[in-house]
Amino acid sequence: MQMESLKAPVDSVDSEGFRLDVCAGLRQQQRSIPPKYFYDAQGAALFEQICETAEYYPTRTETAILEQYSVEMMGLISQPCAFVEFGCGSAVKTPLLMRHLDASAVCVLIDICEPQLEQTEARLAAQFPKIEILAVCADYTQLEALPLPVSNDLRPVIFFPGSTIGNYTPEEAQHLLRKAAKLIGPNGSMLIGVDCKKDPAVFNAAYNDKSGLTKAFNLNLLARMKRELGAEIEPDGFTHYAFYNPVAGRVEMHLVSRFDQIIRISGEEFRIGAGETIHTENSYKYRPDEFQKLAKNAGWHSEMFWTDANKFFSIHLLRVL
Ligand code: AVJ
Repeated sequence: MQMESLKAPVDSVDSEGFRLDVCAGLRQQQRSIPPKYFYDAQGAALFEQICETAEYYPTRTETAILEQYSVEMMGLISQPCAFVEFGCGSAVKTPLLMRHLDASAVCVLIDICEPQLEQTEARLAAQFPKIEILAVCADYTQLEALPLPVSNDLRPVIFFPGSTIGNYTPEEAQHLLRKAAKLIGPNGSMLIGVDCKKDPAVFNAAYNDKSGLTKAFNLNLLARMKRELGAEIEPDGFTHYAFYNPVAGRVEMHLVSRFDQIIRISGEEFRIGAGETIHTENSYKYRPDEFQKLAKNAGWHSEMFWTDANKFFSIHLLRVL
């Protein structure tokens, strides 16, 4: 089968894009680094371990919802379909839906972490030998077109699990969903996982696990800057700090400077004061009705959503309006 758009220029997965984004982020008043840079090989592995901790409920809750409702979900999606996953990671949840795909389906896995993507593709290809699988190493926010077979009558469906949408501000999320609606066209649908608002104590535990994996994940960003950019950073110069901000409806992760210090990258100096922070992640949380409204403003109709008994996590089925 012929594929198009595979060579569409994709950026931000290379070290030059990383350097530019880090330096631009460190020049800001409130310093920040985009959270997509967490996911080098080490960061992706740490994230897998976070998902196994007792405190980090999203992965296991979303998996349980998929286990319970995958038949109903796939029954509402027209087949045969082109199943496109945004940010597949290790794609642990993907088989729960893939097992219901027709043999004529095409499955497209998109992720920025190349080593992990290769492993994931090999594993799914072995598990589903009849389904055509395509791996695309790209930032899904930068796609100019969906990487699909040239001529096909497959109905496209985007699978966007993990509450990755929470990493964007509501404005950015709306923009990204609008862009996805345009990419997928009329008839398109999307299954998207969204973490729900809840007791702040649950969030604070989930992003401060006792085994220190979230801390290691956050600090790995500095280690990656040293490895890939030759950044000069004081050892033990920063601490992990994560908290739920109920006013903004988001978990924030920061790296807090332990003392006055200078970070050097490619000849540029960043003077960081004691207690100053580098904001490394937002993780927005939505009530189902809030998310439906956001989706509607981005050109999607919410056909259905599923949740768990605690109403901790939601999976929405959206259709292009
Ligand atoms: C993968 C973006 C959904 O926001 O919960 C886990 C990443 N950060 N622990 C999240 C993450 C800290 C995660 N997402």
